[in-house]
Amino acid sequence: MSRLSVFVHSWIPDELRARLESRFDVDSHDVFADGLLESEPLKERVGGSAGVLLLGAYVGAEIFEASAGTLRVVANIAVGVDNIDVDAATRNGVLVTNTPGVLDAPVADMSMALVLAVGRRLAEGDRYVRAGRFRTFPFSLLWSADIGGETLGIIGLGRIGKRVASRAQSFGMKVCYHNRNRLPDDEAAALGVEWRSLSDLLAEARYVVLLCPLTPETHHLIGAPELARMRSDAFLINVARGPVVHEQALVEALRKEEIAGAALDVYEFEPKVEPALWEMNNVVLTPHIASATRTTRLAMIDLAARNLEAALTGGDVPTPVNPEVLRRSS
Ligand code: 8YV
Repeated sequence: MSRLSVFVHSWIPDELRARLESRFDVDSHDVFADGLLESEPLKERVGGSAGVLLLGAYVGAEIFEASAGTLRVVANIAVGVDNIDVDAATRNGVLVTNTPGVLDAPVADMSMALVLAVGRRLAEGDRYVRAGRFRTFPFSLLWSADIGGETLGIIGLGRIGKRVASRAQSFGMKVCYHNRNRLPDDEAAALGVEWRSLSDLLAEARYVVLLCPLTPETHHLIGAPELARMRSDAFLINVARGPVVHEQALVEALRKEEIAGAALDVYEFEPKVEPALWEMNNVVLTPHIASATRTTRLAMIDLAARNLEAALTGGDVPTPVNPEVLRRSS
């Protein structure tokens, strides 16, 4: 029987490469070294493959249509699948998998790190010292916002959001949340969180943390009207996806001091970052690294590879996104 082909659009560790090569014909594109492939070259490289181990690139309907009948699985090395047209995958019988769970703790840690960094003016302090400006008694220097006693509003209280809630509570914060579907009352009580409408959450919270997936409903969820609704001493923290925030509206709100600051790990037109943000001292910017601990990145790659291998060799697929494809083919 001829071997199945797999296209690896990622960096992968040597041991994993050896394991994949022992079972499949492997073609690869190292995105760390050579960047993400655009749609056309990606379509060409995916063509003829039964599986794709995917980091970052957008896989649209045209790729699923062009490889219908051959392509069986796209294993995304991320929990968010907004870079994949999952409906088109499903229509063409292609399984999509993601990497939930393994990144919950580090993303929650980073969410808190950004809350602390923007609230306590950490990056400003760092820049101040590096600029050689720390020369005098600092009592009046860099006065900042409180953390304990303040309200943290989480938009998108899933697995990660629940971890952020408990971290925030250990800092003495009150936590409210907004989800389309409210948690059952007993679960919310056990977590110590209270539901708010989006509008009420925005008006109440000193720190607003975005953790919702990017979907057509959450695209530009935070635009000019929502920013205007926020407190003038509030901070917006985005560790979800850039397009959840209308970036130009955010720049305007910061310029007009409608809010006090922002901490962003993700950007609307990533990897482009609106240059106006670079100039703003009250904005903390990180390059989409919320899940980037060594352990977690390797665990994400490993989980994605196990999904791909199981889908191609008939084992239990650990974390399918569109399991209906599996049911259809069984
Ligand atoms: C990834 C992420 O690093 O898992 C996700 O959804 O945002 C990050 O952990 C990123 O999507 C790159 O694939």
